[in-house]
Amino acid sequence: MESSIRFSEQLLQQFRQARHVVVLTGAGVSAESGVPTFRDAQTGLWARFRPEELASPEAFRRDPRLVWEWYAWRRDLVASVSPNPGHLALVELEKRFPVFTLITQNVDGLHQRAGSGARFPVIELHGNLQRTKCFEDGQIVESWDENGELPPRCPRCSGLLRPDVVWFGELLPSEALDAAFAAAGACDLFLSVGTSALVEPAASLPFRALAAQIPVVEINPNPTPLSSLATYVLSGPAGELLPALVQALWPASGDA
Ligand code: BJW
Repeated sequence: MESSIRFSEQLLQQFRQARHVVVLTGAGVSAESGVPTFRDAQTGLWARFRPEELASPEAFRRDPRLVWEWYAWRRDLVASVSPNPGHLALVELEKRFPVFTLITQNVDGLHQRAGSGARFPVIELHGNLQRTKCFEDGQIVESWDENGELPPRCPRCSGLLRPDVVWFGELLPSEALDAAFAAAGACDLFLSVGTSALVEPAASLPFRALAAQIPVVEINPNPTPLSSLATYVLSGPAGELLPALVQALWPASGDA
């Protein structure tokens, strides 16, 4: 079906000429799958808490069970939803460019479930909800004794277990971060999709591209600190704009 969304010819030309496209995604890309964004008000059981106050080593030290249960709830939620048309359009983009780098701040694994990463690995800046590690030494743990204790304990050292995600005040995985900054400074086109562009160091990635005179496209229904500096701002939901972009670039490719 033809989309009614129109893009400027200049923007479409930037895509047609690009050899290396970088996309940075945030929680907004999963919103249409039913995963609440990080800075949305929480609902139900978790309405009393702000995510910023749960995603830190201090919060975990203060109340490890609360933080473990929040992540367990989110793991279950993510398992119950599916990738949306925005995720699928990014899979299509990966197929179309000689080099494509998908950098995500999301820990939900929905890009990989959609099929991203087949040609170029998805760079996960903030880890992944599905992995668990020891709070004491950071070693990944695959299995543990399910004796009802929450959080469970590390089978090696009896330390508490935690999700393998990056909390405030923690360092991002250096290999992923280096690869992300290298790609941002060396691509032909940079897209920032569904992120509030508030959390560092990920928020600096589009600015690395801009500093290298690389055009930056922002896709977001709401303005962010990047909006006034981005080369193009496409205001709307990723699940509509990304498939429409694929359709505009490659009309024969179906509804992607
Ligand atoms: C849609 C949509 C639709 C809705 N379609 N869009 C420099 C200056 C100031 C502070 C710092 C700094 N450097 C470091 C810091 C400290 C801190 C930081 O950045 N703080 C700021 C908040 C001020 N950073 C860190 O601590 C980082 N570590 C670090 O830098 O270590 C070295 C260091 C430490 C301390 C001091 C100095 C240096 C680590 C950051 C780790 C972030 N971790 C989290 C949690 C991960 C695990 C989990 O998920 O629980 O990552 S926090 C949270 O924010 C999560 C997200 O990945 C991240 C970004 O959020 P995102 O994705 O942008 O989501 P939202 O909700 O904010 O926005 C959603 C957007 O979608 C909105 O714009 C909507 O409009 C839009 N949207 N529907 C498209 N349908």
